[in-house]
Amino acid sequence: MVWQRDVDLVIPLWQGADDLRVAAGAAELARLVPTSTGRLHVAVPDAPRHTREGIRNLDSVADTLHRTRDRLAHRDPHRVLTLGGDCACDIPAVQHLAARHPGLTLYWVDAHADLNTPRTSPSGTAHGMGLRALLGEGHPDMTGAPARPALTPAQVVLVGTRDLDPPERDHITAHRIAHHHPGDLARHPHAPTAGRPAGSPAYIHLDLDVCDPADLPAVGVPAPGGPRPHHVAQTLAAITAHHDVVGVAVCEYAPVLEHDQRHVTALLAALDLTAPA
Ligand SMILES: [Mn+2]
Repeated sequence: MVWQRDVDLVIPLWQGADDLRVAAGAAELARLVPTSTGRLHVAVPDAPRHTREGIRNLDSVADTLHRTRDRLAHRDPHRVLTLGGDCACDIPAVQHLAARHPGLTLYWVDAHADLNTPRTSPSGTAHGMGLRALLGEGHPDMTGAPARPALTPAQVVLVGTRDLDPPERDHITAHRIAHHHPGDLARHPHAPTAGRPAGSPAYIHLDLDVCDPADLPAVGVPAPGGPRPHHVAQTLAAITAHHDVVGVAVCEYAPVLEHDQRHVTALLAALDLTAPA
């Protein structure tokens, strides 16, 4: 059964990665995923590239997030699909849905934890700060003002995460954020849902770079040592079967790079975004 949602947001945000290639990912995902009830294309500004207050292209990122928040407040959807774009593009959707669904679990399925702040980030890219912004810390243009945590660390589950900066590692340990390493997924695809009530609301943030780049190199920031795509798909299917999924985002796809697209379509199928073949 195809997952029913109230709106599909197509957000070709690339400035958060400072990588134009992931803008094309939004268009390609929109082509691969049939729409369910309606599709809203969020325009991304064509502002000059520059760094402000430690974040690259902050003006473009802030403007896109602001307009996406506006659209979500106006429509007030119960369930949202976001097709990105870089990993910062679904901050508004998570914030909206976490407020609407108390007790939401956020599965961050990503090679990266995106737990940096402008002070800790080696790259200064906004897409490495998204999860931290959702936890209420970082630049006010990313958290939204006033800065309020959308979720607590106990609501977050990192899946397949491996490419961590030392301050991110410290943050995960200090806040006891659940963390499932790539090797765990092959053996225990159901492990990430352990302890989460069956039928409770969940949001799945899928950065395609969670997959090993040997299988799926068409991403902005490839990180070796990842799980095989079919192990990721098994985990996504386990999360989807266990929870009431209220939000999904697919991010960081760079389709211009040579790759086997069947890996992408298998992941979309595991999320019930396409009809079974
Ligand atoms: Mn990533």
